[in-house]
Amino acid sequence: MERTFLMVKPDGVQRNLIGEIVNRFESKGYQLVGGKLMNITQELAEQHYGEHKERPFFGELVEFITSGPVFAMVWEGENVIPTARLMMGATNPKESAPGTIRGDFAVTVGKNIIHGSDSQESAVREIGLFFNENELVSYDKTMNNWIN
Ligand code: 3AN
Repeated sequence: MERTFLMVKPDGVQRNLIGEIVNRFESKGYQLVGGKLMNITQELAEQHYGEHKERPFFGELVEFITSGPVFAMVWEGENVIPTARLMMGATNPKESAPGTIRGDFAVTVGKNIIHGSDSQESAVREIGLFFNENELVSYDKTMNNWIN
């Protein structure tokens, strides 16, 4: 089953959007297989954003992502990588459609609430950077029924 790495950035945590964001992916039909509130070290930030090392905003990006706790998650489900990107909306909130996370909650490009892997390759890389295998839980929700 496909997995992706999603992260509520420091602006999303500060604005109390963790629950809202988790709710969107749960309601959509995806399954949470890992999640933790954590501070990102300088080293992890530089690894995570390695592909942007030469971009003029790299320093700003690392400074922002290490400025406060993030909520890191792994989600599982059919086509979760591209669908999560659609649900997040365009990188620049100026272009993200209403109804998307960035379209609904973000205003500026640097502080755009959420990160999501953009390919299978980056999902594998990012999940490996943020989680140990024993922090990821595969489970079947139909196994138990506690409602009756
Ligand atoms: P996405 O997060 O949508 O995959 P990327 O990978 O192009 O977008 O960029 C990574 C992060 O870098 C974005 N989430 C955004 O916060 C930041 N970023 C992208 N472009 C700019 C920019 N022009 N100025 C400042 N920050 C930027």
